[in-house]
Amino acid sequence: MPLDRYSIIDSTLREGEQFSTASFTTAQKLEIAGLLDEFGIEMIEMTTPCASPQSEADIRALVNAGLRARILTHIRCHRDDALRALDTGVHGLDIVIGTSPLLMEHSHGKSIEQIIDLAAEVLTFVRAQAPDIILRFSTEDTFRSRESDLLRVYLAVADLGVVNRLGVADTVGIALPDQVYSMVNQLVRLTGLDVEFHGHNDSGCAIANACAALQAGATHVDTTILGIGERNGITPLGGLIARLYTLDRAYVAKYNLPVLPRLDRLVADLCGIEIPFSNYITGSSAFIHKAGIHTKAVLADPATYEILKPQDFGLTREVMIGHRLTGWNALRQRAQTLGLHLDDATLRALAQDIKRRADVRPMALHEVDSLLQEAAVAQP
Ligand code: HCA
Ligand code: CU
Repeated sequence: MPLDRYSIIDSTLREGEQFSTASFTTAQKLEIAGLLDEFGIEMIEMTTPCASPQSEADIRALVNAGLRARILTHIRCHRDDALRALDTGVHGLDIVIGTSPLLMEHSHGKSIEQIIDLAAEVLTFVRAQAPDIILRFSTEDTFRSRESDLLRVYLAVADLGVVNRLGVADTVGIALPDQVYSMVNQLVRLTGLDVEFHGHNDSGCAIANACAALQAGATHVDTTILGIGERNGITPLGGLIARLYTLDRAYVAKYNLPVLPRLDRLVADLCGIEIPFSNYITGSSAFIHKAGIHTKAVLADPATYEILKPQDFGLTREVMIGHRLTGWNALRQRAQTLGLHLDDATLRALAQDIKRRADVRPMALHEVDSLLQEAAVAQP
């Protein structure tokens, strides 16, 4: 199963920079990259050096930061862009060109024949300049490109014998998992090269699509922290980790999982946003259990309603008590935590009392604790 040997390319410092409120300083990029490295990310993709003077300087800074992660930069399929990128000493180049009819008309104006010629020129040039560099070629808007066009381009590029990896990109977040599976699988079978998947989340399939790509034999998946990126972003790192963990915990054993909450918090703070309550693993309610039926079972065995163990990520679960859906088992557990010994009849009566009160207003935990303490004193 290819899932045993996949790598994550985190693109928070490239795709993530395209998020509406992201603009990282050099120090912030180093902090993000350092934490990604501590997490165990294999590759970090950075904005093209052609974007701005700081972008170029930041690639050099990261290349010299002594990280285990390989540093890549993302460039257009241009010889000049490649030269500037090579000059930074970066470990790899991710080269992309649009192949959908829309992008061919409105982005670069080239035909498929011209795209193939240009790719051949630029890719062989890069390989001649840098025999050891990691070289990837990707089509932009893969899933709105004609399949016959894609196969012509990818096979021509593969035949050059100079790239390490082919990339497919769901640039507008339109693909379904079965489409991703079939495209990736074709490329793996036809070329034998490593294949990377990059997927946007406009219609909510980015994680499922990344997973489908891996199941089809993709070797690399692009993520960003919290999924930040152009529009509503791409496959979020935490969401991909949650997805793979639930397939088999061993698939994510190579990563330092407790670093994930720090990564999400850091990027949320730097972008001036909240971590969404519904976020995978780190959302504020990701490990909160509420209804009496749930809390009873979770207190007996967390696996009843938890497929991810919060402690694997350095997090804790919370069992809510002060609401109208509460149950007396949760109250008994809380009493035990507080060192109070209450009999079952008292706990059942208290649960009914809390339900009546919570119909008016949900109660805070300290208010529930006061009721438990009063009940303990009053108990014969
Ligand atoms: C973009 C480009 C890209 C490139 C992906 C890749 C996309 O539209 O900004 O090179 O793998 O989504 O197509 O991010
Ligand atoms: Cu993208």
